[in-house]
Amino acid sequence: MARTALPRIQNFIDGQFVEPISGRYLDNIEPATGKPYSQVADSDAHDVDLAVVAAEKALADWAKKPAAERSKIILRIADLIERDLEKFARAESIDTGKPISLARSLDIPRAVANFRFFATAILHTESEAHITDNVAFNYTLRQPRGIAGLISPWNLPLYLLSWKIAPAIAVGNTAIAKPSELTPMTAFMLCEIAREAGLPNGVLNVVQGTGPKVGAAITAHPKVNTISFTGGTVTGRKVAETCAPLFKKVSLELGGKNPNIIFADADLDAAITGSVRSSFANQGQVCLCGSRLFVERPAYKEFVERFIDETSQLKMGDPLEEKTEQGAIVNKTQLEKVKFYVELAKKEGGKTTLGGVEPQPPNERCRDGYFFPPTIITGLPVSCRTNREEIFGPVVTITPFDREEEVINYANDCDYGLASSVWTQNLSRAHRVAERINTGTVWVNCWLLRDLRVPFGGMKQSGVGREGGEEALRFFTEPKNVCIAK
Ligand code: TXE
Repeated sequence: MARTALPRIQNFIDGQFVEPISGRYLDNIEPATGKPYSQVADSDAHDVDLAVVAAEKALADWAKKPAAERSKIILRIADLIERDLEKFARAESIDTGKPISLARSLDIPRAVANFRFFATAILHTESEAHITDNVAFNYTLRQPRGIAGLISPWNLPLYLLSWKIAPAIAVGNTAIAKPSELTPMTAFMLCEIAREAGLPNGVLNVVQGTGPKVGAAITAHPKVNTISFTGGTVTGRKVAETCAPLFKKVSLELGGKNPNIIFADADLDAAITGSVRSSFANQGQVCLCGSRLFVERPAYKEFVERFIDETSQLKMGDPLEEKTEQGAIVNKTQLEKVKFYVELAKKEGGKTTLGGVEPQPPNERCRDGYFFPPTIITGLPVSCRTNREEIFGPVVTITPFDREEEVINYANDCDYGLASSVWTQNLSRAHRVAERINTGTVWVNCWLLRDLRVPFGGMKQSGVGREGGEEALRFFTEPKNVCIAK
């Protein structure tokens, strides 16, 4: 049966919206309904080639524009996203299944902040100088590297893509960005904003489509010499393998299996509320979510009871409803993965103390949507698969511990090292534990408190390199030493 034509998400190349060369499109599904609501360009290497030509053509002029001019245009992008915040928030909620309140309070404001932060950061840079005795004077020139390839995942679409686009273009590079094929809409909307803001053609190109076709073509293209990637560890490995022989500069932000440690001396009210958020925000689909909770034995019973109670009050529902706190899982594959791990946890001896089974759909519109309730599992050994592998959904485990040394070992006994949280009122312990946990970020008595100036990234299989503040400005520039003899 013929269906009404769905809106089409095209590529944005050289300042124009264009069809993919193949003419092919993929259905873009709304997670809350399980139904296609738009189509996304199924681009390939030919489209990437066109984007590279556009980015190359735009590079020289953009790179030599005074920082103040680049800054002005990027600030305008921020202002325009802010003007359209409600439209962006709704689009992000439909595309990802996240509650609209979250898109409105976190995703879109953060995209605005990313553009503002890097637009102004480039007005305040300094350069090093090294004086070699009486012999020479050295200074460091930091120049744009060229064309940056920026690849991002589906969980925080505009938030994470703008976190890459803003620094890349602020310092004078041109960019080819690829959002996840599961959540292409807000990147598409950003292109219209870039045009309205007066961003010169070719500075930002967005090629839509799948990872194996578009992502792989970007990473393999010899003229794209800088790759910033956020996504799964398995994909990150492929990106690294492609980039290594081409000597590209690469930043990889990958998965996490983050420990959340609650000592008995913690402010339990704050620890419980904070842990409910860090466990289940965005249905647990944030690489920074704490999915392994460790609670010191004297507080264990009370913590578990109150944590279950507070979690059970989270309102699951249609993501577009204002009061919804838990929306849909991004797609069927991810929902199946979550269900697989809940079953695995049972086989590994775990007890499901909350959730664990697919709920009734919240309303008729969402009858075929991908929903799963916040799920809490206790009684598992620390080293089992459920406790080691990234689930990336609303599932956490809780394990008791007796000693500080023991919980540090638990926290570090994992292939990932992205982030951790520690809840304690003992300042010396906070410092001690923070120093010894092998994660790129340690939050003490908080979670997801983000200052855009701090280094952000992971250890071990959570990635290579750091984003944020000065680290991002350095990543997207090439330092050159100029040595002048006296
Ligand atoms: O990630 P992918 P997915 C984790 C999480 C999740 C898993 C898979 O565990 O279950 O990753 O999610 C593009 N060359 N995280 O499938 O596949 C792809 O099109 C170049 C953690 O979304 O890694 C998308 O744009 N690019 C994470 C981007 O890579 C390729 C957040 C990420 O997709 C490619 C999301 C290839 N060969 C998921 N294949 C975090 N740490 O923030 C795919 N892509």
